[in-house]
Amino acid sequence: MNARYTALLALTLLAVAVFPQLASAEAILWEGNGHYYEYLDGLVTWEEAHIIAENRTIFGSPGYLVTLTSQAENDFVYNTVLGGDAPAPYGDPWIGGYQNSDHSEPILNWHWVTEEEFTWSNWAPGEPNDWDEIYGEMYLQFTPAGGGMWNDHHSLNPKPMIVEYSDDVVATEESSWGAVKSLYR
Ligand SMILES: [Ca+2]
Ligand SMILES: [Ca+2]
Repeated sequence: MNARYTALLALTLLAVAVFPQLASAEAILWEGNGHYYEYLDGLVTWEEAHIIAENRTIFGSPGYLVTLTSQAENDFVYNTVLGGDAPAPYGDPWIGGYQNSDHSEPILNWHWVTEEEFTWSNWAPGEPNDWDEIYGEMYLQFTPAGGGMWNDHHSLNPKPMIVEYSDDVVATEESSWGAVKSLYR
């Protein structure tokens, strides 16, 4: 095996390790906004999920980690994309909310990866709570078993993810990997 081939093989293995292959369910259209939604089963960090989502397309529309900006959208994802309160086999999936570098209070400075307004929220009772005192909890997780409410969590426990696809809302430059990449986990 020559050195060039060895290097190529190593890079390929690295790419597979960095971007795990996730099992895709069917992407489903929500007629409320014309966007598609897709649950991806597997285990990735929030940062990996963010990159994976932004590198996917469906029917030419770009993807991003799902943004849930209304009760109706949250209900659609809970009832139709995830099938209600069935336990998620790989745990509670990542959604596209994150806290920026000013995260001194659990409730402050939450953003969507699209920079849509973070005005509506669906926190589970007692959340957000920065429960993990070492790493903090700066990423959003959807809890099917909790009725589709939200938890703030750190990114060290890999989770499945939900992607949203649309032509009219896309992840902005501001929220690209370089801006979000973890100052914390
Ligand atoms: Ca959305
Ligand atoms: Ca929490």
